[in-house]
Amino acid sequence: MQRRKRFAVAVVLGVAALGLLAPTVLAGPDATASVLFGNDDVGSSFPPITEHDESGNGKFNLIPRTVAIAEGGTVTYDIFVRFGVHQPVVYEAGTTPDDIDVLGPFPFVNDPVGRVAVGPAVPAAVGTRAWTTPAGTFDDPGRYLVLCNFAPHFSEFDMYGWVNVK
Ligand SMILES: [Cu+2]
Repeated sequence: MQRRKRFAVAVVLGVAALGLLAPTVLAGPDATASVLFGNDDVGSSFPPITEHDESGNGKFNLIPRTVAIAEGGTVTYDIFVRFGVHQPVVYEAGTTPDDIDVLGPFPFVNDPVGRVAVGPAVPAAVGTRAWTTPAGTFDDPGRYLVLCNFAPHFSEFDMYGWVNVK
């Protein structure tokens, strides 16, 4: 009887310990993530940005620049634009900014090589829009490049980020 009791206590403690371990062992990245695509309200409001100051470096950003999601997951981009156009475009895992050619016509990047998803081009007159990547975009593990297809933002202000798919 005493032995059975001890065994039962051991089982209960063992299950409790597993319960504590499970979240750290099993928790991978979430299936979804949200990214602010453009932070155009920071810095000065005096155009032209490129000649006036360096505000564009703060405005034309992805926040956070890198997110991690599970295979098959999605990312929602909250596009916010006051200068030019923001258009998120996703390139296949392994693509780097150096691989991208600005092909145009101006003012767009429009490099079709390795492109896996194209979001809406949102002009400043519209201002905001949310875009969720379509199913199939992040089906393979790896590091995906996501850039702004508006060439001045990509080329002059490094407006791009990363999605790590695990
Ligand atoms: Cu942009």
